[in-house]
Amino acid sequence: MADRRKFLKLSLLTSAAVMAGQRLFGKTDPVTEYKYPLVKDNPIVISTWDFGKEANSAAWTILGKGGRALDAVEKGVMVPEADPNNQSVGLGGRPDRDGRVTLDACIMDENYKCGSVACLEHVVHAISVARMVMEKTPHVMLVGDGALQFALENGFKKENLLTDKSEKEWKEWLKTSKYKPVKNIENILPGSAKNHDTIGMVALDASGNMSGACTTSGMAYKLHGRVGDSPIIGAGLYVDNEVGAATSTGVGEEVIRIVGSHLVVELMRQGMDPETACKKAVERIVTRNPAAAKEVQVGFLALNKKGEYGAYALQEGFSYAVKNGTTEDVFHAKAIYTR
Ligand code: SD4
Repeated sequence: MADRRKFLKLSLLTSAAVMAGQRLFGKTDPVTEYKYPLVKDNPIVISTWDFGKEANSAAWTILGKGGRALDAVEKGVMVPEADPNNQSVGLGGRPDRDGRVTLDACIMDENYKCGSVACLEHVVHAISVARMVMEKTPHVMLVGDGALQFALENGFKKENLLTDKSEKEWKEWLKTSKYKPVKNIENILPGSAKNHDTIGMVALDASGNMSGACTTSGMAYKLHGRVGDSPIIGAGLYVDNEVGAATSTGVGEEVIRIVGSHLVVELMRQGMDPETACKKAVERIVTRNPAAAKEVQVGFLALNKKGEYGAYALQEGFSYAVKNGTTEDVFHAKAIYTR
């Protein structure tokens, strides 16, 4: 009798758990729900801003030959990192308020493996240090002096990243010392200034695998030690090889608050196309604080497992570059606030 009562109790508990699972996932096997057919032989790379075009070309030297998305995204974002004229990534990046160039970067592969560095000084290719953290340590993230020590011990060269141009601008800024993030926009009007920013890149390779990379010198004239969204897995970048990948640019504090890139991937998992998923994430920033959202830029860029891509931003003027076997182009994302 006692055994029968135990059995009944167990079956009731089991059916309650199954019903709860069904409510949560719609059916008992959630995995099959979001699996896309494997897209093979149709690689694609997308990245933030106009300067993503050159970065995509570098990535394509690997993707176009059937290489791995992970290698492609690293190689791609190394282009703006090495460009001294790009004042938002790597060498030549704008410094913090103390005149120190501090870099944030992260990388993620098709197996949820990821690596990250934050507040790293003196090393141009922060993305390669992040990859080394992923591949050579049991950790995900190294910061500050520890990240620099690790980089130097692993053969990276110590360099001065502050160019004359960035130093001059910083000294000008010191006269007022007012921290106000610029609303980043690309040249939406003919002749208007280019305002390049952080590079985030995600790719799908010929084997149907996805990876992503994100690298930046962060917000100009930030407090020393400030870390943005870009090196934070789930905020500035997220890759789920079953679903898709997303990356972000703009004021990192806003992105971190909603764990933006992870949110975009989860929305795609629920069936949204990349643009709609990016839009919903941006709308969440607006809902949280409409007054603040009006004053800053945030853009999300996403690619799903089918090779479909899309983007959305708070402010008009967020551009992104796309390259696949047939297309090479730069597009402007739709936005909540237009002028
Ligand atoms: C950060 N998201 O450090 C980066 C920088 C950026 O527009 O993209 N600025 O918050």
